[in-house]
Amino acid sequence: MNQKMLSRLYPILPRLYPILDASVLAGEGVAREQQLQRLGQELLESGVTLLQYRNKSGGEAEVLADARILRDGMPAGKCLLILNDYPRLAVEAQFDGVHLGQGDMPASQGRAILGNDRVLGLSTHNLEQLAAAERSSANYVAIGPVFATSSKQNPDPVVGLEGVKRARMLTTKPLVAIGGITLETCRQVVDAGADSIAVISSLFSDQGGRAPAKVAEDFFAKLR
Ligand code: 3NM
Repeated sequence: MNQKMLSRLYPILPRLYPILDASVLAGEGVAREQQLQRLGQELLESGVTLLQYRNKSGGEAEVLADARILRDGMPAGKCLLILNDYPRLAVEAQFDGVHLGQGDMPASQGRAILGNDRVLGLSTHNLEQLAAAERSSANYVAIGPVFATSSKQNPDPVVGLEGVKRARMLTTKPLVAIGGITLETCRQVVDAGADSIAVISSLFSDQGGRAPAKVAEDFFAKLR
């Protein structure tokens, strides 16, 4: 079976998986709240139905406060909200799920906190990790970095389009591709077998002054 046929079998995730990294938030207090509300609203209007909130530098209180603001503006049923790293906070903020990395708690522990009604996603960076994720209770797996990225500290070696193809052959779970993906390359990544494209910088920072929601619309047009 070819890559495209395989990925059509597992089309559970939307094509675009924006990751809102807290480092793109400029202000504090009310200004931060307003920026989060505006971003959430605009992304919803552009057709985004899956969003991850990622905060690698703030404390738990900040993560929870930001998550609650996002949830208020993006009600369940309109957008799946996934929190990076913090299963307990995801439950507290009524997020729809959590994304865990290889350095975080094991998937089984995350699942125990989340229960069966929330989504669990796992990062993988090579085929061994992917095979382990396949046996776990994860609802989707991510493979990356596909291309070089500056959004992650100490990224793993680039897996390239070839890595996405191999991942597609190995997993029956919905497959997210991440790392350095742009408007120019996203189509190739989907054609290599990814169900969904996760992006930080090409949506939220490298867009030449364009609003993230406008760039999201361009992604949707490329990924139709
Ligand atoms: N995880 P950008 S790469 C958060 O390889 C993250 O698992 C990766 O950001 C992985 O779209 C990455 O700006 C950074 O490259 C993605």
